[in-house]
Amino acid sequence: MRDLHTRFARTFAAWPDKVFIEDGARHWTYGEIEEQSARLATRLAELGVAPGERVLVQTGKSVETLLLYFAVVRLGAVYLPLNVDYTEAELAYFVSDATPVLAVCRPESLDLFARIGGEGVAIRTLDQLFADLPEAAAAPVPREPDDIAAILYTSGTTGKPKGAMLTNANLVSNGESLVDLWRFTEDDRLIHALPIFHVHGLFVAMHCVLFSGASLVFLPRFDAETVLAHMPEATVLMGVPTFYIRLLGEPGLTREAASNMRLFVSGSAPLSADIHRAFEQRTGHRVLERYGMTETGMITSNPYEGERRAGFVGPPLPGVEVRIAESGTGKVLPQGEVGIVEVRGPNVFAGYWRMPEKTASEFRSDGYFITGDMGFIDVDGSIQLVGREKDLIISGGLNVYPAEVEALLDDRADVAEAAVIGVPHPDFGEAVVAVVQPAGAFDAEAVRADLRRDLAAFKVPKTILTLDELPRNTMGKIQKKLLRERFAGLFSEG
Ligand code: MLC
Ligand code: AMP
Repeated sequence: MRDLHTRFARTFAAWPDKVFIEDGARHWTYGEIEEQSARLATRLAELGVAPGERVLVQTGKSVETLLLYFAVVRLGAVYLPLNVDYTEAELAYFVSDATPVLAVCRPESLDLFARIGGEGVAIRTLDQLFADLPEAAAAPVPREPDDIAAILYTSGTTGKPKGAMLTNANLVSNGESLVDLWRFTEDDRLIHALPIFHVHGLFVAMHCVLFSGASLVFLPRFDAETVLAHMPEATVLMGVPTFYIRLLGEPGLTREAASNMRLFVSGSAPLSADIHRAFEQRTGHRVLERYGMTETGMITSNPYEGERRAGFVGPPLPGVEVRIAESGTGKVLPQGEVGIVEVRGPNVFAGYWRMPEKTASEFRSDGYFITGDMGFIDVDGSIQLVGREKDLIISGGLNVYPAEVEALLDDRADVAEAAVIGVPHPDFGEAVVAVVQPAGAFDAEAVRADLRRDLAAFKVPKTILTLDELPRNTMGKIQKKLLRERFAGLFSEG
């Protein structure tokens, strides 16, 4: 097993003059990427970045941010990327929990980070880090397979967000599996329109390219028209279902427009069979759906060759074991029965940062991780996901835990009680909706504006509905299922 830096270095050495990335304005070869990141690593080391230390990063999508990732990996430190949309309240928790040695932020957030940074945290912008870069390249620090390379925070149904610790072995093994499975070569060019603070955009997309010597069209964000315009010079697109929904809205999406493309991958949220079929009709391509999680990287994938089944996420990746178990008891269920997906393998994370009890409660004694997703295994070994046991909404590929939004609403004087639910949405798949039992005068738009101060925009309910009485069962518990049924048509077209 090579550590992550050594895996990157193999590509840097094999293709020094090959273009790795284009962002519209200019391009960078693999050689330039290696040289710049090695010099940046020298700067980071001067700031105290050392093996095992956390580097917290809340910067925009740029080549400089990528160089920062490579530099942190080179030093054997721990890369901790955060959504740029997070608010001060959200960030304060991440900083205090992760105790980074360095926080890298956008210029407009310098004051905010100074307030929340605490002692001993160096705070820098990318411009500051790159100013007069030292000439000397920092020596790479070798890492063991189980050493942590990155921490990615994920929320939960209760309590505070948890930092999933991903090891060098997790990231290298998963990346190598995907390169093989999806047939990546140095001739590929991937359209990168995902954010780079999640597993999907940072590890799945980036590592497939980096491990195979391929290249990237690096777009700041997803815009259907722009992505379509790049298809004639690209070969692969990876995205969440919303990408495919929006591409279908482009009249220019035709067989011809997609004729140079060899692969469209979807994940992070369910791709409906209708979208799968519509995309095939328009382009002749069957989208390859795969399933993963922050804690596990990629778990299953439809085959590259062979049938890509609409509505199925495929069999487990080589070396990854999946079983279906009864909720609670953990009893393993036979093929065909619906239960909780459990997973074991080299892809499964090392645990939650500084939360040994929480970690223990999400693993079985034989090492299987309990995903909280519900599904079954079909006769051909392919898995279908049918829902989630965890109270989680996935909106445009981003996870929102209702408990976090409900807590803020329940704290308000104008709210007696709130229930936050996911409602089918034509663009985001699911949209966050709050159903509130008001206590006195209630102004939904004012409440949304207040929530926006504490929550990233994607978590803020698209609509807040009011009811005189929330439906409850005999135990007094709010029946979210009834609310979901009642409001299922809220965003239907027509
Ligand atoms: C943005 N908004 C969202 C949203 N994204 N609201 C709900 N859900 C989302 N996903 C907010 C905006 O802030 C804005 O709020 C309003 O909604 C309209 O935004 P938009 O212009 O439509 O958003 P856009 O910038 O086009 O982004 C939509 C998107 C983006 C789908 C392209 O969210 C995206 O790139 N999602 C991918 C996320 C991802 O990478 N997930 C992978 C997680 S890893 P306002 O208030 O300003 O109007 C993982 C593991 C695995 O899950 O298996 O991969
Ligand atoms: P995250 O915690 O952001 O990594 O999100 C992981 C969750 O996304 C999984 O537990 C699933 O619920 C969901 N997910 C990922 N890929 C798929 C998919 N192809 N189909 C359905 N759900 C998915």
